[in-house]
Amino acid sequence: MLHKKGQYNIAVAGATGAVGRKILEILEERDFPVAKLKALASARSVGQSLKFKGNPVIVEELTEDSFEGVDIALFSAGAGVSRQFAPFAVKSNCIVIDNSSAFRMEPDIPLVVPEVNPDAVGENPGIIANPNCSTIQMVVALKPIHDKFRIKRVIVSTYQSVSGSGQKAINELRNQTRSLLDGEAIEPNVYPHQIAFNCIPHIDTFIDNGYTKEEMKMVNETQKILGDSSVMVSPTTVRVPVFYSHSESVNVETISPISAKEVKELLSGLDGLQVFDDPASNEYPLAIDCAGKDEVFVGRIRDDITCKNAINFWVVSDNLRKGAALNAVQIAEYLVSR
Ligand code: NAP
Ligand code: 3JN
Repeated sequence: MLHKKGQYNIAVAGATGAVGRKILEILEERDFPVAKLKALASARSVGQSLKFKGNPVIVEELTEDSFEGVDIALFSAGAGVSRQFAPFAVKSNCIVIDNSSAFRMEPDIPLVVPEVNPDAVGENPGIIANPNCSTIQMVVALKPIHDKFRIKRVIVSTYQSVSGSGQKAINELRNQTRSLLDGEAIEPNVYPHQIAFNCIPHIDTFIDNGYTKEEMKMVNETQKILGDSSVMVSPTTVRVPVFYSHSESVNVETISPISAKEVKELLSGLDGLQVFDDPASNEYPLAIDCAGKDEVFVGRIRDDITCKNAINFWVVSDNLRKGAALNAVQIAEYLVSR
């Protein structure tokens, strides 16, 4: 239970990572009421200096005792670290907002996108899970469609940027591109194949059904967030040589008759979502334009010419912002505002 205060003690676990740094940036940008900020990472980063509101914040090692006096801890240090340390944070009466997959599918743990299911937070949360980035941007667009037309089936292909794999992958794309343009040989490291000038239909590990874990996250998390296990989701997740923002091509089949015109109207003017759809002027969401923005952008809304009750759209969002750090900070804002 979060006690109402003017300002809150905040810890960021994984503060030196791509998502952690973005969390610090967004807490500052949105003027979150921070009393004290603790930046936590592995022993490797102890003593490193980060910046918050113009002041240095010295990185401390994440330990079982890190959460004494902390009100809210935002975790982005991977699922293993969350499993190991989040229970200690909860024991210290700290609310955990976890960016990893560690707790997302646990029945008693809320999985929250504030525009979609804020009430799922419940009265007395210990841990609140932040969904996977590919799920978040898709469900922001799907929720109003499901409410009005009841979704039967979703077929989605993702075009995911390398920043989804952290800072090392950003460096790998940059270095490979440079080397290949200079005619030099490259050695894949983060990914199993060359990522520059390529598309890799493989994100996270493969499981027995032939899908990847990233794909199954989209299936299971979408059903949990929409609160409807009858919604069928068929995903293919692909890594593309883009630095920031994930793009997705989505086909939605509904139970009630649906049209592109109705969907354009329905999605226009909603919180956190922007329809950007004027093909005649070459206007549709682009990864490079959505990077650094907060909204989920939807375009190319059109009727499916092969199926009666179905439409297609293209959805793009900054994966480090709405897909991770921003969604987590919005959950924290929801906690302190209610
Ligand atoms: P990253 O750039 O590689 O950063 C990893 C962070 O975790 C660093 O701060 C690292 O600290 C810290 N860390 C690693 N092992 C640790 C340990 N044993 N104890 C304490 N801190 C440790 O990765 P990222 O892209 O920021 O992603 C981090 C995690 O966030 C992912 O593993 C994933 O669970 C989650 N994530 C979620 C989404 C989403 O879709 N919602 C998207 C991206 C990432 P050092 O610098 O000291 O090594
Ligand atoms: O690959 C992407 O674009 C998103 C990556 C998310 C991710 C990366 C490493 C570990 C996750 C996640 O959020 O599901 C995890 C994890 O926590 O399992």
